[in-house]
Amino acid sequence: MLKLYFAPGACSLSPHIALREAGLAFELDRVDFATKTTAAGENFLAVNPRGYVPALRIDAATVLIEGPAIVQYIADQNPASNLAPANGTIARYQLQGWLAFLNSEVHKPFGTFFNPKADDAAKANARDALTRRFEYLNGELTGRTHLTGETFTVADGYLFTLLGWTKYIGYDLAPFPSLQSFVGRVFERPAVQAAMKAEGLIKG
Ligand SMILES: N[C@@H](CCC(=O)N[C@@H](CS)C(=O)NCC(=O)O)C(=O)O
Repeated sequence: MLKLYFAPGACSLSPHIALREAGLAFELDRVDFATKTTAAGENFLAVNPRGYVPALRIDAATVLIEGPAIVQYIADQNPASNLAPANGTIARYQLQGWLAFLNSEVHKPFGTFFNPKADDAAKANARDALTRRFEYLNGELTGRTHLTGETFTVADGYLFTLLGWTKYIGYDLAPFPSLQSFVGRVFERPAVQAAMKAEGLIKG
C-alpha cells in the first residue's frame, strides 16, 4: 500500500489531499523533524536523505520525493479523477508550470518565516515577495474558479496548502478577495476536509 510521510499542516498536506481526491488506498506515517524518525519507527533520513516531507513510499524499494512529482504520480494512478491533464498534452505542461511556480516562487518565501535564523530584513523581503505573488494569483483567479480553469487539479491542492500558512505568519489575505474565495471553495471539498481532519488541523 502507498505510504505518505507527512507532518501536520506542512506541504505534505498537498499530496495528502491528492491521495484522497484520487480515492487511492494509502497509509500515513508522521515524521518527527527533531529526531528524523517516523511514528512507525523508521529512520526518515533513510526514506528521504533530503530530510523533508513529503515522501511517498510506492513499494519496499521505491520512494518518490518532491511534492510536484508526487502529486502528478498520484493523479496518474486514477486518471478518471481528473486531477491532472493527460501526459504529453500541452495542458499537462501548463500544470507542471503551475506546480513549478508554486514550488519555487510561493512555497520558498514562506520558508523564511519558519526559519528561526531568519532576521527581520529577510522576513520583510519574503513578505514583499509573497505580496507580489498574491497580487498576481489574485488576478489569475478573478474570473475563473481554479488555477487551470474550472476544474480542481493537484495544483489547486498545493496552492490551498500554501495559502493556509498565511494564518501562521500573520498575513491577512483580505486585500486578495479572489484568493480568499478560492480558499473557501477548496475547503468545501470533502477530500480536503478529510485530509485536514486526519492531520488534526480541523476538528472531526
Ligand atoms: N522541495 C521540497 C520542499 C519540501 C519542504 O519544504 N518540506 C518542509 C515542510 S513544508 C519540511 O519538511 N521541512 C522540515 C525540514 O526540512 O527539516 C518539495 O517541494 O517537496
